[in-house]
Amino acid sequence: MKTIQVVQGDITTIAADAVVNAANTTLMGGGGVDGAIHRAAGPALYAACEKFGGCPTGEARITSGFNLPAKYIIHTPGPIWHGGDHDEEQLLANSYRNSLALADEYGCRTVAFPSISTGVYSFPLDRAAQIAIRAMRAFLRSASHVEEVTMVCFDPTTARAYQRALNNSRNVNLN
Ligand code: AR6
Repeated sequence: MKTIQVVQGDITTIAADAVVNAANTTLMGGGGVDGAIHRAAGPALYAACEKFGGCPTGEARITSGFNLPAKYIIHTPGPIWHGGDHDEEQLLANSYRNSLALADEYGCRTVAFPSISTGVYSFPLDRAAQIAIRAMRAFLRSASHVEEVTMVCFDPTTARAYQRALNNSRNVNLN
């Protein structure tokens, strides 16, 4: 059975096959969840990321999980919100889709995401949640290995937004 779930918590503690990092295009670390992942994974992660020479917005790169409980870390720079007419929605969907594709390619069964772009990058939360859930549902239909996707939200407001988007997408499917 393929499932999507929403939990509140710290993604650095999640023992999924892959956890996703809301990175920037340098892939060289930063604040927010990116900073937390780099601190918890240890300095070897920085060295592994350096080899990529950056990553365009919406694409994804994979490394080992190093000191994290996760086996892999998938790094994706989400879009910076510039008002909505700079392809932000498409680019955010790409971040989810490309991260899931990489996880699937590496044989991951369980994948955990943070709320990409809704922190420092200011993407409106409810819109981001809808896009994320839609991308996950679409991907799971044809996934070979990924079976369980978890949204790991740091705060209750974010968790509620993704839970709402998940519930709404279920209602849509029933019609
Ligand atoms: N576990 C889960 N979620 C977390 C954690 C954590 N440990 N820490 C923060 N969050 P942000 P962005 C949540 O700003 O908007 C970095 O500097 C946070 O509360 O981390 O994509 C990068 O290097 C929020 O809900 O990512 C980029 O420059 C969500 O993660 C830039 O920030 C995303 O917030 C990316 O900005």
